[in-house]
Amino acid sequence: MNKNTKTLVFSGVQPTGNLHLGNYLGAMKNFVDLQKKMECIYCVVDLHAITVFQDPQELKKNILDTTAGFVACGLDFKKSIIFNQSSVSGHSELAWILNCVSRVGWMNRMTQFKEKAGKNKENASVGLYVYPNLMAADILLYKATHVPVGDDQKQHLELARDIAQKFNNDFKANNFFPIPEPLIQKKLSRVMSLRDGTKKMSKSEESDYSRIDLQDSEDEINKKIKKAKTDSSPIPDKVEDLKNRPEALNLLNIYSFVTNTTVEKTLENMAGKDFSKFKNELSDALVATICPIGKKIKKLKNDNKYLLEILREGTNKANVIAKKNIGKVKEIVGFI
Ligand code: AQP
Repeated sequence: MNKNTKTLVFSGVQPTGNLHLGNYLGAMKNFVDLQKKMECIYCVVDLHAITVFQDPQELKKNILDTTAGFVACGLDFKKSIIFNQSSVSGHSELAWILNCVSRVGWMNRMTQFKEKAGKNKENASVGLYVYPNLMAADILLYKATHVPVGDDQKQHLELARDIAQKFNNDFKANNFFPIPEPLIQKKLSRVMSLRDGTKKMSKSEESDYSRIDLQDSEDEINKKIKKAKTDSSPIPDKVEDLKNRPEALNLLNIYSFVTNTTVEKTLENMAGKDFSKFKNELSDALVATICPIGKKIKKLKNDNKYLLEILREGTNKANVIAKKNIGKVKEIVGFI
């Protein structure tokens, strides 16, 4: 990064359903920590959400619920800019320009499209295909230097770096876009589904039992952890012995992260136990971490006026930066 570049954090969350443990441990926790150290912009990425059809009434509700989730997890709208993506037109404008910088070959390598489009690729929206270009636009619109994301978004961030580089080279705009750095927390970068340890925990996964939602009650958390898939072997004493046991590894990873310890230390204390005993401790740790956040979300959801005010204030602040930067981009590209 250029020494004179001002550090700025940007990240987003899709309003596609309730925030879950994966969003919290993989992203939100990091967002909150960064807010103490750097200038941050956090966006409810509603333009990304519609790459898969969303019921309009549901979408409205989810935008506000995600905003409530941001605040309940500890984001401070006086410190950080919090807004929804569609209210700042610069995102769409820059996305189009970057669609023309990005290459089809680059898009074809994106694994998330392959996973989300599944077998029915021909029927997926074009928006889902160019989703990573919009993500690059989100970041570059603010000239953000750091992007906290879960490990699942690493490939998209690498693409954003390539696009920034190509734009700077093509238009001989030396260092115009900073090359953004991913900030992926190393301890637990991907929380896996409770039903299948090889798939990530996800909002859009059909089974409710695959994830812990931040709004789950104590009872629901207990039930979901009790039903979480494991295997018949007891807890081993070495991490290497978890290699072919993805579900066991996932639960032990979650427990270690939530209780602020290492998997090695957890194994030291739990080796030889069967999973039913461990699951009780995991449930208790999750209830202590998640339930206070869930209660705050539920309270905030009753105050739409407050949530709308937060978004409006954030939109105004985001627009100031976005307008300046998109104006400069248009000038560089040759628009009059
Ligand atoms: N399972 C996960 N483990 C770690 N991090 C995760 N993130 C999402 N799932 C996990 C991180 O959360 C941030 C916001 O993600 P998003 O909601 O915008 O999109 P996503 O990654 O597509 O999340 P979902 O839950 O899978 O949503 P749907 O089902 O709608 O596609 C990102 O930083 C992401 O890395």
